[in-house]
Amino acid sequence: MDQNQEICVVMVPFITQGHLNQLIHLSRLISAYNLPVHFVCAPTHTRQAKLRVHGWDPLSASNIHFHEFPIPSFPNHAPDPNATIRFPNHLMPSFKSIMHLREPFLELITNLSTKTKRIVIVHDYLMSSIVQDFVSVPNAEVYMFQSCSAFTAFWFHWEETQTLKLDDETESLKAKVPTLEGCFSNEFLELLESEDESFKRISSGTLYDASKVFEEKYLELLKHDEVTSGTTKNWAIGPFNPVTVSDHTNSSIEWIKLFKWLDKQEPNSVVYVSFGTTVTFTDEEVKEIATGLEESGHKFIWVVREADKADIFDGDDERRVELPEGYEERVESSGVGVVVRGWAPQLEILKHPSTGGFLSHCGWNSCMEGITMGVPIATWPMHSDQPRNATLIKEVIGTGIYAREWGCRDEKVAAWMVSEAVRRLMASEEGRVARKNAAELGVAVRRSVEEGGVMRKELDEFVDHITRQ
Ligand SMILES: *[C@@H]1O[C@H](CO)[C@@H](O)[C@H](O)[C@H]1NC(C)=O
Ligand SMILES: *[C@@H]1O[C@H](CO)[C@@H](O)[C@H](O)[C@H]1NC(C)=O
Ligand SMILES: *[C@@H]1O[C@H](CO)[C@@H](O)[C@H](O)[C@H]1NC(C)=O
Ligand SMILES: CC(=O)N[C@H]1CO[C@H](CO)[C@@H](O)[C@@H]1O
Repeated sequence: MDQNQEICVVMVPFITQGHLNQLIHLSRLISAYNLPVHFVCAPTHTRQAKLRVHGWDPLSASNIHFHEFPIPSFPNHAPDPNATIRFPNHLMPSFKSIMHLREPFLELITNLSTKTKRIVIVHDYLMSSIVQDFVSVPNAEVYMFQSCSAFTAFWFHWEETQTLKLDDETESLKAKVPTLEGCFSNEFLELLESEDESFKRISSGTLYDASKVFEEKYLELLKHDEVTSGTTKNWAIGPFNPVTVSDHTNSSIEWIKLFKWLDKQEPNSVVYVSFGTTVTFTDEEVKEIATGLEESGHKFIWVVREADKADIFDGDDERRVELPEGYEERVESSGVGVVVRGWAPQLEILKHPSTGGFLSHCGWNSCMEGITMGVPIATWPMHSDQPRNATLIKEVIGTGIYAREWGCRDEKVAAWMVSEAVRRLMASEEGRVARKNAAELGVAVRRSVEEGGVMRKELDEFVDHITRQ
């Protein structure tokens, strides 16, 4: 293992929860090969990543070094529940502020370069411009991390170039892939475009939080030069999330109560409802969802929380999401459901045998966690890559149903839509088939991370590649 001391990995995550979570998990996977990992981030987002990660303790990983570089302060806007699209545009000022990590990043790798044979930089796609100065450090090389599914990434690339001829199956799927309309704010698209320019010139390969178990076809398509314009090496090393989690890692009273309740429920009888960290609803929409869940006739765990602000620790003025009068007490005392406010132990809930469905916004972390734990998903995408993920879940791998189609995104949120989606997921033939597919795929994905599995092989290969003589 001596040679490994000569190689170090520098991880440069983007700062929204979904992205932070992926690269902190990847740090764990890579540091397990006895390679030192340097995690580069602003102080508040490092704190967030450590606090919210599930299934392991980042403080116990002695060869992950957290470098917290200050960034200029930014207005910490509250999310806007009334916005016309659901993209979290209130975070834009923080996205601009982290561009100042470029200088300390260069200083860090310059320092490291005198002590190491090779510096391997793994950066989020959205941080391409931060790492671009690596070219001035002769023993550094960069790998881009693509945070979305291979399926979604493929369609993003394909639309740009459209030169690759598709086979019949993929061609017929094309009509089912939603357009990007309504997915991003214009301001964010500008940022995407400028990052796009930087990465094309510099990457020696791409890493995906994707699995060959179900996305091999798209990973192969992504190796075509016509699609990615020159970045033809890729490694699919998902799922990044641990596939086994120990029970009840948090002894807070709230969580103990939650699992006590869950332990008492029938197998596959509870629907877990969560819309991630970037979605905010109006008071009226929250009321409709509340009524819909209650009327569905199925048991539920519902995570009720406001979308993250850019600095989650500056939360004094946070809007409290209001539920109808007496709702929480009523559903809890009748045993119909549990409302979780704040951070939920999502992996543990999904793993629990009583959980039989997941009503989700389809962020890629949530999709991967649902797939890993073998839980069928009712898809209600909100923005960004989520609509395409929904297509992947429903049309390609068959482990879900559409709760709300992307084409209907501008319709009013109504209670009937929620209750109907829950019923279809939990108690229809369509839901039953999705549940069966999800259970089978979950077994395959969990196996893939074991010795000899496809994920483990890919990860071994990547590590062999970066530690080559
Ligand atoms: C959203 O709209 C509602 C109703 O028009 C209004 O009461 C509320 O203040 C608005 N919220 C924000 C954050 O603008
Ligand atoms: C680089 O090394 C210098 C000298 O040891 C040190 O003062 C500085 O803090 C280091 N910078 C970074 C970003 O690690
Ligand atoms: C445990 O859960 C509580 C309630 O959600 C939370 O406030 C706390 O930070 C968690 N502690 C740890 C160590 O994760
Ligand atoms: C839930 C959802 O948004 N599904 C979308 C997935 O893709 C299909 C095919 O394009 C669309 O019809 C759906 O709107």
